[in-house]
Amino acid sequence: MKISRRNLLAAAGVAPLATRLATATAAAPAAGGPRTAVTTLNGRSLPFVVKEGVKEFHLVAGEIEHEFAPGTKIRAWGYNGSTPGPTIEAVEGDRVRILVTNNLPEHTSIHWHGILLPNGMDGVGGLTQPHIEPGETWAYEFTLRQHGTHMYHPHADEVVQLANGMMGLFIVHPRDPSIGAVDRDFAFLLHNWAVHPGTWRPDPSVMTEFDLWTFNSRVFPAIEPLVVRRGQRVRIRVGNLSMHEHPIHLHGYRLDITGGDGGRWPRAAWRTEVTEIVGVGQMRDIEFTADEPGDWALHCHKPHHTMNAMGHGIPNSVGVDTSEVDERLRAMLPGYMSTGRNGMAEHVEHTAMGHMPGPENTLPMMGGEGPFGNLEMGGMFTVVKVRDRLPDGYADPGWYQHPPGTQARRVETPAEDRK
Ligand SMILES: [Cu+2]
Repeated sequence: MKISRRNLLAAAGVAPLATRLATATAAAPAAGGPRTAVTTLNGRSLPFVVKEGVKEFHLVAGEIEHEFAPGTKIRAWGYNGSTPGPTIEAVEGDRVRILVTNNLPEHTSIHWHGILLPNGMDGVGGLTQPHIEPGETWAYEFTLRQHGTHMYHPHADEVVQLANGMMGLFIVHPRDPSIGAVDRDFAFLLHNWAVHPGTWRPDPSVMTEFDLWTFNSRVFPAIEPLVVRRGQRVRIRVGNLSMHEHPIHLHGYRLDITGGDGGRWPRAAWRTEVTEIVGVGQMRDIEFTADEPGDWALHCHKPHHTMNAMGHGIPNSVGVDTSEVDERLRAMLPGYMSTGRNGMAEHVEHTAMGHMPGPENTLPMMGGEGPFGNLEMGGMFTVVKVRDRLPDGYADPGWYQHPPGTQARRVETPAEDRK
């Protein structure tokens, strides 16, 4: 059979666009064919119904209880009960209708970030439409003219609504499923939160000094691992709706950067990196072939972004024994701490919990028990788990068992180096 786009579509069970629009039924799969569905870390994709050829989605904005990791819950704002809201997945060429109901205490609007559409569907409150008042439902309808990794978020009282967690992913698959085909397709959004230790509401007045740094509104160790079978082609889609840029770093592989805000890049425009900076308001598609098994760290490379409940402006006591002073100050100032005499790792050793005792509803700064001790990581950190065999599908396979002779080992310190 001649390999043409039409034949590929037919082989994939995908009818030509016109036919699909005319005959689409509610049974149509989320991605419109044998495409790999997106795995939203700690999340899900939004179901839809097809009405006369239009895929109809429904987002409901409202206040929710959100847990960053066991130990810290807040009152957040999100969509359909979560932050981020569910991922919208559709196919290039689809006609979509997205109903947005506002159950927030104030007005909102919703902007489809990166999507090509008529101006009146752009969702900028006051510019392209009146705001969506509490209790109202508005409909957005447009035809998807592109493919790529995109986002949605309010364009109304953004300082408060983004600080409270209102955001989501909007992923448009290519009409031709052979374009950018992968075996595993992960997605997450980067965000920052000012939840001061011991409080339950994000502080929208904070501009730079945040306490929590998240992948899909979770912190390590509560971020799901990315589970992959050895040899699979993997894509990680990252969008950034935080106030900082984040250098996202994966250990163990050279990464192909294959797409950005404008969609998939031609092959000649790909870059080879091990760290990719994802700027504010940007999206990046990162791909690699998982040919080396193991537990590979995936994290933001800014050290403060892999900590939780990070105190700012704390006294630098590295090299100074302040333990007695710290104890006396803590009696007057609950939660007071300094950096520690030998570095901050000593705070991990101080308590079985792996942190200095903080106020209620405050996570350990550096948590996450690994197979060889505390990882001393929090925030924007998780693990890509690559295995030869995955007997339970893509369930967490546990920690990697290193084959003999493939792991660093303790050796005798040479006599001349002993102190
Ligand atoms: Cu970062």
